[in-house]
Amino acid sequence: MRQFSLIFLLVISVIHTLAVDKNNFKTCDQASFCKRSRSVQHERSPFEVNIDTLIVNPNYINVDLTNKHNGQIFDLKLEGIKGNTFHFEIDEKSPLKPRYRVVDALKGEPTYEAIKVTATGSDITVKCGENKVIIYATPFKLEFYQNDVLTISANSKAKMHFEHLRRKQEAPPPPENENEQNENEAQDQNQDEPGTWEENFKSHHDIKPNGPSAVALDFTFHQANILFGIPEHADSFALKTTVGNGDPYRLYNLDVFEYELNSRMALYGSIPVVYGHGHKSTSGIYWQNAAETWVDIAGTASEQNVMESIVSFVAGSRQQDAPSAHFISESGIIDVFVVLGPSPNDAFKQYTALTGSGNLPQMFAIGYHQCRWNYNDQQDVMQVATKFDEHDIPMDTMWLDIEYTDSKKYFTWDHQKFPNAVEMMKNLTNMGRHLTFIIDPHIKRDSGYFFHNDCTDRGYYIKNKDGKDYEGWCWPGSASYPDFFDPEIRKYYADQYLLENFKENSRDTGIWNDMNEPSVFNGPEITMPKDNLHYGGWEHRDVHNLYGQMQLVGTFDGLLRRAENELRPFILTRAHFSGTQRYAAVWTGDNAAEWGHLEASIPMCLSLSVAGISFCGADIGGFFGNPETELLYRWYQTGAFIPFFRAHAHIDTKRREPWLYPDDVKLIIRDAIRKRYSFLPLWYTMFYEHERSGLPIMRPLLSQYPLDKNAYNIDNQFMLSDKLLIRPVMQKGASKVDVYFPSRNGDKQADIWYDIDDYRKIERVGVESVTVNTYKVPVYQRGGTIIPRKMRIRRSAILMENDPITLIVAVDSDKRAKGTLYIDDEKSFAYRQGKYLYIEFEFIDGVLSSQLIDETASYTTKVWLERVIIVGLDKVPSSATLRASNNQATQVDIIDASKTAFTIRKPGVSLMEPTWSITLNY
Ligand code: NBV
Repeated sequence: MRQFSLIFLLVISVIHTLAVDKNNFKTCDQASFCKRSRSVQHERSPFEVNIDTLIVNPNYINVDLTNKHNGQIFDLKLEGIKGNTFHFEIDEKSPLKPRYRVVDALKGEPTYEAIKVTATGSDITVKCGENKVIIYATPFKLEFYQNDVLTISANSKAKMHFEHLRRKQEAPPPPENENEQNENEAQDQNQDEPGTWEENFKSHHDIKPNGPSAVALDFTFHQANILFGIPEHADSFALKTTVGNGDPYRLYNLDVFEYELNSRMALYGSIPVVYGHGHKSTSGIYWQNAAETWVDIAGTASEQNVMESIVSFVAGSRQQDAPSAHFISESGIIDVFVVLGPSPNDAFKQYTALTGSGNLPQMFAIGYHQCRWNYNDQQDVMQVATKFDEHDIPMDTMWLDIEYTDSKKYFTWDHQKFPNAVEMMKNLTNMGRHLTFIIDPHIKRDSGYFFHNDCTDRGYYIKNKDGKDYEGWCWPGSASYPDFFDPEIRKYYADQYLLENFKENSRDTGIWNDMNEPSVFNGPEITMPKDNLHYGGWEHRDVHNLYGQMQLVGTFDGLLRRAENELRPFILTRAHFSGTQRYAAVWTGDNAAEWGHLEASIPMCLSLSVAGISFCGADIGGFFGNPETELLYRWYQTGAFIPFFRAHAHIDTKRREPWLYPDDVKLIIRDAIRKRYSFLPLWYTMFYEHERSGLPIMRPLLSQYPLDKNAYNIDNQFMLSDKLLIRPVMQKGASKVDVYFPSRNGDKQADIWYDIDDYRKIERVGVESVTVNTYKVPVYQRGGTIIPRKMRIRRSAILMENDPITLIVAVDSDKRAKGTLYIDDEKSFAYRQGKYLYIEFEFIDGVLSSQLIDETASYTTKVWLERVIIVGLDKVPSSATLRASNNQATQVDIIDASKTAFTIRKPGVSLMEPTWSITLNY
């Protein structure tokens, strides 16, 4: 087996300079359901609503839909959900067998809201709160109105397609009238094209026992200029028009070796949520389907043909077609949530209200992670950890890739290389550090391996089409895959993480679930055959995009129970789906040590963030290849402002720990990491607020500046919460970068910004060319905000727990500012029982005051206020007066006054004080 891995590695390194092999992956034309559904073209949709069948319930309606071309009847259910959200489902009324419905993506049952229904002979209106849906009967179309404004329509392009389950020889029903005959014939011919009842791809044969089963529907975003979402793709944030312009975006969890940039090819994860944004409003569609899905995009402004716009301008009609998204899935039902915003942040929150937000991580997890494939042995791990101390570079977590295992048998260790893993973990703990190791889902088929034997004996593996344990090929050689959809198997899997079962593990070890698309080296498209069988008799085709997530459900449960439900689990996953944020952080997989990949990390993480996954990051330095020095430090500087901050590298790359570079380079990297640590109180507060509100941490500019059209297509800048604007340096040899300062009203109205390094004030709308030296990352604090930092940097995040806070108060044009700080024990779930402090700071009229947001919560902490830096006031006060809760007043000094900032030195107040204030004295 070892030999196999070596050969595989050799192959990898030989083809290393090559790009992705597209031949391994299907185009839409090669996926017969995509080809069939994409070509659906009706002048008038054949679907009609039978209004007579309407049944009205307090929160939902049911009504029949008929496909006039073949007489098939479908059930449409539409319901109102709290928070400007609607849900509808379309399923066959009496299918030959049930069709798959997604499990686990939603965080629970949504909160339904009362509806009011009126019906005429031609339509049904369903009102819910201030919104309504009009269901048009002939032809079938849905219109969603937010506060009387038409926001989204479904099937207005007549692309709805629903392949009812049928037996192969079933004759088509006679057409109802002559007009339909032609279309009807065309459709049936179409359905029986090669690939309809069985399909080949390369050497793989898919038996398709259920025949064609695709579902498709188009959505038009009437108020939008751009569409964004549907991660994961290595492409721009704003989606490009695909109609008449290549393949649709593909959502199919795949292990794509050496993935390409500017591509709509599928990657490791699939989140079928798309948003439409325009200056009037933002709305979205969550297409809940776990089967292979393609999304065709039309009419987006980013792709607007220049000539076309000039022609329409001259013709006096600037009217562009509203952007639309056409979702096409191979199986399942039509299951759609419509979120009506109206602001971008409203829409993001509405999506996470359905699928959940990320749990607050332990503090260590938002520090810096040191990874490579592989740290060779116990000594190597400890040496690297020690070197970080020697070079005074903070680091929280050492990572172990697959080579730590005994022959890629997960839940075992290679005792030659790691004779005492438990002691190694203890040593790391003593240094204030953590360990994370990898556990992949493929299980080595080895009769000496307990896990394999258990799975075989108990029937825990996914089955092939003949009902036998499916065998694929992966790192360990011949491997099988546990069926995580079965609760009993998930429980067994979770149990393996318990300390009694896996002794060389600790209560607090992080777990890295990789290869969980699942990756199968010899499978079709490097994954599992679609006709494989899962728990409940479902085909792999139905559940593919959810497989990785079901592994995470097991891992998460295991880690919870490993520490008696006390500690917050830390898990990193590669595959992901809607809802993954509730279990794990996500990274963007095997990128390359190229400038383009550094740039791509921003739109990729932004797309994941708006799709619920805030805890996102990319391999710093690039996974494949050796980064040039400048790229490496620019990558660290960028990564320091992205939620998940981990360096990682392929086994064939040169070692790249920071001290292996010349001193000047090491110092730049050190500075970037230390800067990250100085912002940890802000990061931690942002993660808490993300859990609480569901809003993304990393945000596109349009979240804060929805009226500024120039901000819609910016991919090289982003915001952290509503506080920081980041413009990383991502070009080789850059001595200047253009920073775009957005507008609040779509015109000249500017926010005030302060450079975080020297507090230089910027108050303008538009591009400014900013000079950057090797240390410089252009980052700006928005005027009107207060940010907490810790300026005493230590070896790891957890060692900074009791350190004092510095507040940076950056005022707006009214000389006001606001901010928050969240404090708890940084690791346990006690905060869910009210053991925390959530503090709000406000600066008005020269007084900074502090009060608790949640007065019933409490937490004992040693954290105190070391200094306050006030930025943007015209006059420097002579002193300041601190008033504590008991109203006792103390004078504090003002120091370090410059043109734009001054410091209130050592107020010394404990952050446990429920209220206090500092008044500036002039
Ligand atoms: O486990 C080895 C690697 C891992 O380092 C990487 O981060 C994953 O994305 N893994 C993929 C398997 C093979 C990569 C060629």
